[in-house]
This record gives sequence, C-alpha cells and structure tokens, in this order.
Amino acid sequence: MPDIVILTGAGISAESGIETFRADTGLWAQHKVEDVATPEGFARNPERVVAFYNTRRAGIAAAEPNAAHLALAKLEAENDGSVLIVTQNIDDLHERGGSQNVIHMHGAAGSALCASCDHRWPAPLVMHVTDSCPSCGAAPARPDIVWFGEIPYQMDRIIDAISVADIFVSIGTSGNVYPAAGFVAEAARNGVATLEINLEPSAVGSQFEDAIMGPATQTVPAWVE
Ligand code: BJW
Ligand code: ZN
Repeated sequence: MPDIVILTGAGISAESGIETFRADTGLWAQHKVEDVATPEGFARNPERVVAFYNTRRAGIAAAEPNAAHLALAKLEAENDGSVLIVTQNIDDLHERGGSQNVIHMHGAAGSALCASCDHRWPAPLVMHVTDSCPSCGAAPARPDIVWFGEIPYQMDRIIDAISVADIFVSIGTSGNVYPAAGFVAEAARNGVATLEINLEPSAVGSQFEDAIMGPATQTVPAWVE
C-alpha cells in the first residue's frame, strides 16, 4: 500500500496549456455539461461529444508535462512503491512526466470504450461516430470517460489506499465533484494527514490540515524538495 496518495485535478495541467473546467473562461463556460459530459448527452448527439473529446485529445497531444508533473514523478522515483497518483484528469501528462503508479478515476482521452461489451482499446487521435467495437462490432464507440451519473473507476482501490496512507495530498482540484471531493473527509476519518495544494482554497479546503497556495509549477516542486 502506498504511504502517499496524491489526488490531482485540472489545475495541475493548467500551466501546460490545458483548460480547466470551472475557470471563468473554462470548459464549462464554453460547453453545456449535460451536452458533453453525460451519457444522455452522448445518446442524444454522439457527434457533438466525439468532437468535444477530439478537440481535447488534440490539445493534450500538443501539451507537455510541466514542473509539477515532473516533481511528482521524482517523488515516486525516490520513494519506490510508496506513491499513488489518483488523477481526475483524462490527459496523460503524469505518465509522460515519468509517473508510473497512476489511476485515471475519470477515464482517459487516449482510450475508447464499447458501451455494449465494455471492451477498451487505444483511441485514435480523431474518433468517429462510425467507429465500431473491435471485439463485438457495436457502434458508436465512445470515449472512455466517466461522465456525470457514472461511477468513477477503481473506487475500492482508491478508498483502501487513502484510508491507510500516511498523507493525502490534493493538487489543483476545485473540490466540486464527488466522490473525489469526499476523499479528504475519508482520509481525516482515518487519521491520515491532509494537505491541499491549489491556487486558492477549494470548496472543501477547510477540511485539510495544511495548505499551500500558489501555481502548481512553483508549489509542487517546492513541496517535493
Ligand atoms: C490551479 C492552477 C494552477 C487553476 N496551479 N491550481 C454528493 C453530493 C452532490 C453531488 C454528488 C455527490 N456524489 C455524487 C454526486 C453527483 C456528481 C457530482 O459530483 N456533482 C457535483 C457537480 C455536485 N458526481 C458524479 O456524477 C460522479 N459519479 C458518481 O458520483 O457516481 C456515483 C457513485 C460514486 C462512487 C461510489 C458510488 C456511487 C462522476 C463525476 C464525473 C466527472 N466528470 C468530469 C468530466 C469528464 C472528464 C473530462 O471530460 O475531462 O470530470 S466533470 C469535470 O470535473 C472533470 C473533472 O475531472 C472534474 C473535477 O474538476 P477539477 O479537476 O476540480 O477542475 P476545476 O476546473 O473544477 O478546478 C480546477 C482547480 O485548479 C481550481 O480550484 C483552480 O483554482 C485550480 N488551479 N490553475 C494550481 N496553475
Ligand atoms: Zn463491444
């Protein structure tokens, strides 16, 4: 079991040029959540949802890991087997930065999913609604993303890890989306130390024992040192 469990959100990738969701000009100011991030939105208009994630995938492919991603990879390399990153992000910047022990609790832009048989395969850079499942032939293939109303991935493994960790650290997430926003309470209930690293206090910021405020590319490397 890892000693250090780190939850990351859109804020850690912001300085890599990837838009966050809830900033004034963020993704949710440009798109209706119910249109692009719910299973009902996909059923109504799969073209729109596939196009939304094609654009996101292109932005991710053009981005590079920043100093915060690299610092977390260094932390893992120096503490073999004792660091777990639980990311809400669908980008692969933790992996490209060198982190190995990463759970994508809200799915991954680089993965496609068959809603009929649950088969997963690497998503092409540009998905089409005519893409069908390589295993059972069903269409349309969907981006392998956890939308509102769906259950995030690997919840049992995440909760187990948080409840026995030495410290739970939350980086760059606004604390508005559950169950991730409830992880700090789970940690605190089990006597696990808690630290929030963010630009500003999150919606659940008062539940953390300690806080470091500032841009992730400065605060995270400084914390890891
Ligand atoms: C910086 C920075 C810099 C900026 N440096 N920081 C309990 C109460 C009420 C509602 C619910 C509840 N439990 C469940 C719900 C329903 C719902 C929910 O939470 N709704 C709320 C909106 C109220 N949750 C769900 O439906 C979830 N499923 C679920 O609950 O299933 C039931 C179940 C679960 C478990 C066990 C049993 C049953 C699913 C949620 C799926 C979320 N999906 C999305 C979109 C898909 C992924 C994608 O397209 O990318 O995931 S929504 C979106 O929000 C995305 C993100 O991962 C997620 C979190 O956003 P994040 O990362 O926090 O981004 P922002 O923009 O909000 O914040 C960025 C932060 O960074 C800010 O604080 C900035 O200040 C900071 N920042 N620049 C450091 N440089
Ligand atoms: Zn299938």
